[in-house]
Amino acid sequence: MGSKEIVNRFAVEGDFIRAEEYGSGHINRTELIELSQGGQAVRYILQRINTQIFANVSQLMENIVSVTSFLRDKIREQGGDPDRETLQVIQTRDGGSYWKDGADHYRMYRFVEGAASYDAAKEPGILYESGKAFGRFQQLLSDYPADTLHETIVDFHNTPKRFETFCDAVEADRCGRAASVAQEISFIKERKSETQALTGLLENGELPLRVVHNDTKLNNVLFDKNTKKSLCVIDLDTVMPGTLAYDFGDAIRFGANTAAEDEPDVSKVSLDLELYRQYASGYLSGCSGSLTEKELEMLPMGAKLMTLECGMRFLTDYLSGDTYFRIHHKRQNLDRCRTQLALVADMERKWEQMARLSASE
Ligand code: ADP
Ligand code: GN1
Ligand code: MG
Repeated sequence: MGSKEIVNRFAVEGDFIRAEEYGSGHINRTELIELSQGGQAVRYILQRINTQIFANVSQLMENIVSVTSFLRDKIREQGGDPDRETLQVIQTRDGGSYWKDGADHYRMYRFVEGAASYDAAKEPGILYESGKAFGRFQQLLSDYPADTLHETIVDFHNTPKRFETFCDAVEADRCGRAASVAQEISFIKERKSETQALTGLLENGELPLRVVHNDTKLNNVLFDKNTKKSLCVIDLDTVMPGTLAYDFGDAIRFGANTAAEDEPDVSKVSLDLELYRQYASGYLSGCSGSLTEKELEMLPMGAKLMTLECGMRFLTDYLSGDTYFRIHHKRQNLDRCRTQLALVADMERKWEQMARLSASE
């Protein structure tokens, strides 16, 4: 079925003009759809959901519908504009939240106009603003009934489990690539004892379990093109209970890296402490003072562990034949892994400065 026929299954009016691939996400296939409504062009996002990763689409969409309608009410109460400040799921003609065409599952969102997402913090204030958006997101969901959320990916940020899966992939060595990445494997294995630093504190109750986003890459925030202020948090597939150190950490690993996530030249990789400071400041202001002392203390560990975990995940995928993250060339997952490990090493060098910069609200 082509994009035109799929769009037809959704409750939108107008004549199909065009569909084009859009964005730089690693998981879903995203298209920008343009329709003509009474001569006026109107845009939507159409996504084919990756069902290798999200096996239960009905539960996934139930989470997203419920979280976005909760957010809409909150945003409206606070005098904001829910149409621009949260995603809006478009229903199918028969009232569902997604359309199934054989094995393929599709959803549509209203396109947020006048907005942009960034793959790098090239303009001043961008990281501060993205921190503010994720902090606010966290704050708006602080009284969301967490026990009603489905676990869309089990053990998503369970770093010790990710470590076990990584060791299994090294052992299996399905593509015969392990020998060529012995250095990367040792780097990760040397840090085994640290993998439980956050899950241990969650288990013993020292860190509170909260509803968090879990995938806080810079390109999962939309910014107003004119004001450059953050507008809307997107990519809600992994909203689940966890610690806010995950959200803080994942954003730092992506946004405060001086190089792109897949930069082949690792000498370009480092942690930009000024961007770290900006993100921390935006995040803490967005959360509006609701962090416990332990949460504040564990922010740098969130940054380090999310980076190490992501490095492990990229290497696991490289060793297993690149079945999880979308790649555009053969060594891309290895390049991605190497940037993450180089960033972990740099964080270890800058540990005390990181701790100082995120220590107070
Ligand atoms: P993935 O899970 O593959 O990362 P995303 O949901 O993050 O997919 O979407 C990919 C990109 O599409 C985003 O980075 C953003 O640029 C764009 N995008 C997604 N939803 C919208 C929307 N409702 N309005 C405008 N742009 C969007
Ligand atoms: C994926 O969907 P996207 O591209 O925003 C991944 C994240 C990784 C990230 C690495 C569901 O995020 O966990 O941190 O790639 N999402 C999922 O860039 O696995
Ligand atoms: Mg995304």
